[in-house]
Amino acid sequence: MAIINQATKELQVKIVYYGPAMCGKTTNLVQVHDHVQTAAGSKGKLVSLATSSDRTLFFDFLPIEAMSIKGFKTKFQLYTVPGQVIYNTTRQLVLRGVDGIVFVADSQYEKMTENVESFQNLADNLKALKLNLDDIPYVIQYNKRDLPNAAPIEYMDFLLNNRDVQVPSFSGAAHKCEGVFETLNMITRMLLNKFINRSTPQYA
Ligand SMILES: Nc1nc2c(ncn2[C@@H]2O[C@H](COP(=O)(O)OP(=O)(O)OP(=O)(O)O)[C@@H](O)[C@H]2O)c(=O)[nH]1
Ligand SMILES: [Mg+2]
Repeated sequence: MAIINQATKELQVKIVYYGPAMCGKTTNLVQVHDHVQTAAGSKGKLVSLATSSDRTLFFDFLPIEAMSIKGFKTKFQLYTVPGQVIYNTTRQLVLRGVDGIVFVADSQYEKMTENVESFQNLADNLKALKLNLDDIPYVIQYNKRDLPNAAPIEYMDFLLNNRDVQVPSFSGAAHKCEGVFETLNMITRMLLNKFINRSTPQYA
């Protein structure tokens, strides 16, 4: 749940990058960290808790300060979960207090089962937190479009973007920063709209 702090005039919003192992979640945050330009010039440090082989062990965390809205400074906190199946308890912990989600899918044909399982795992973990995917703004990024064995977007939409309301989706090649900011801009815009329109804010 976003935190609106009247005293410091800050709005704090948590975005979690979710998806199967090796799909490119950490790469998205690295690219945002390397290329983000904020009005205040204030990007935070990227904190990564990774194993020696660069697999996320716990999470990555990147705070970014965005524009002021109605006099409130907006702070986005970007997190990634570890995609490896065994780290589910950690994924549940990272999801606590989530406001918006970027689901990163791996476009390679042979990763489709993992994509679908990870998406189902996201829905299950939200349910365990008494949250419902239908109530949380999220977008999908079809990453690794540069690889020759990438499945067609239509097929991936059919597998992953097939709920009553289709969500915005983006093609990505995160290691080249393609699609990274398009994805981030959309989820932040969806979240800001939600909070601007919300009638009963939660005060900190
Ligand atoms: N070809 C290609 N490689 C990519 C792309 N995005 C990321 N990678 C590579 O894929 C590998 C895994 O990327 P990560 O960002 O560490 O994946 P992750 O989703 O954080 O993985 P976990 O932490 O294990 O869940 C790295 O070697 C990246 O350089 C892409 O769009 N295309
Ligand atoms: Mg990672």
